[in-house]
Amino acid sequence: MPEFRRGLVIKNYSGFYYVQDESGKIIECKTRGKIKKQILSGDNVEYTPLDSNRAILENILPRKNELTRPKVANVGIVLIVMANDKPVPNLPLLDRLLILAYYNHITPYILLNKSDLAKSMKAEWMDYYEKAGFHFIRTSIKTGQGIHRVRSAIKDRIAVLAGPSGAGKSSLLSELTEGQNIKTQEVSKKIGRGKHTTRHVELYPLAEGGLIADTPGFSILDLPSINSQDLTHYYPDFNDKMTKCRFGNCKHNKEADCGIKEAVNNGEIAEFRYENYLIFLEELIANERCYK
Ligand SMILES: Nc1nc2c(ncn2[C@@H]2O[C@H](COP(=O)(O)OP(=O)(O)OP(=O)(O)O)[C@@H](O)[C@H]2O)c(=O)[nH]1
Ligand SMILES: [Mg+2]
Ligand SMILES: [Zn+2]
Repeated sequence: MPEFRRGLVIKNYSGFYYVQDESGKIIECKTRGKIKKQILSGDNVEYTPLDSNRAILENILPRKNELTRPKVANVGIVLIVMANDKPVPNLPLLDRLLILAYYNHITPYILLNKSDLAKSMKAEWMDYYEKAGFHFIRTSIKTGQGIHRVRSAIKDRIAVLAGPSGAGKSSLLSELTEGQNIKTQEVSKKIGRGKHTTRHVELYPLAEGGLIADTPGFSILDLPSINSQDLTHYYPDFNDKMTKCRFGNCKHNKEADCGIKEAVNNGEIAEFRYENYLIFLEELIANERCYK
C-alpha cells in the first residue's frame, strides 16, 4: 500500500484542488472521482504524491464543522465585523452571527472596525459586548489599531470574516495578509480565472500561522434549527442570570420572576440584546408551529 500524505485544501480552481502540505508547500491535486462529497476549502485530506508538486487527492478526513456561507470546513474562529460608522452596526445580524458561531462550535470575535471614525450610537451600544466578556477588538485599517491582536487571535486556526457590506472585511483581509490576497487575485485574473468567474472560497495564509477567508457582505441570516427552549444556550452572557428564574423552563418572555428580565431592568443585560432575543425566540416558536 502506498502511503498517503496529509494536507489542507486552501482553494479550488477549475478542477484542481490546491493543498497545503505539512511544510506549507502548495500541491496541485486532482481527484479520481471516487470522492462523493464536495471537497471544501478547509478540508483536511489525504493524497498520493505524483511528483514534488502534484498529487492525487484520495480522502476527506472527518470535518469538525462546515459553514455554508462562506463554504468552508473546519472553521475555528469567525471574525464578525461591524463599523463604528458607514455603515452603522447591524446588531440583529451580529446577534444572529453569534448564535450561528456557537451552534457550529466556532469561537466568535467581534471586530469593531473603522475605529478612526466617530462612533455612531449603535457602535456605542456595542460596548456592551466587551463588558459582557465577548472577545472584542477595535480595529482600523487607517491607524492599524487592533490588527496584531486579530492576527494572534487567528493563529493556527481557520478564520472567516462575516458581516454587513462595507464594514471593511476585505480591507481587513488585505491588512492581515499584508496584501497577499490581492497578489493572488491579480494572478488569477491574468490567467483568465478572475474572481468574478470563480465561486470557490480561497483561504489565505497569515505569516504568523493560520488561514483566513473573506465573505461578501450580507444582512439577512436564518437562525440555525434549534429548539426555542434552547436558545439561551447560545447566549453566554445570559447564563449566570438564568439561575434566578423561578421556572426551570423559563423562556424569559412572559414569565414572572425571571432572572433575565431582572438583569435587563437593572442594566446588566443591554435592552437591544434582549429585544433581539425575543424576536429570535418568536421566530423559532413560529417555525416549531409550522412543523407540528
Ligand atoms: N475610515 C476607515 N475606512 C475603512 C476602514 N476599513 C475599511 N474602510 C473603507 O470602507 C470601505 C468598504 O470596505 P471593504 O473592505 O470593501 O468592505 P467589505 O466589508 O469587504 O464590503 P463587502 O465586500 O461589500 O461586504 C472601503 O472604502 C474601505 O476603504 C477603516 O478602518 N477605517
Ligand atoms: Mg468585501
Ligand atoms: Zn427567565
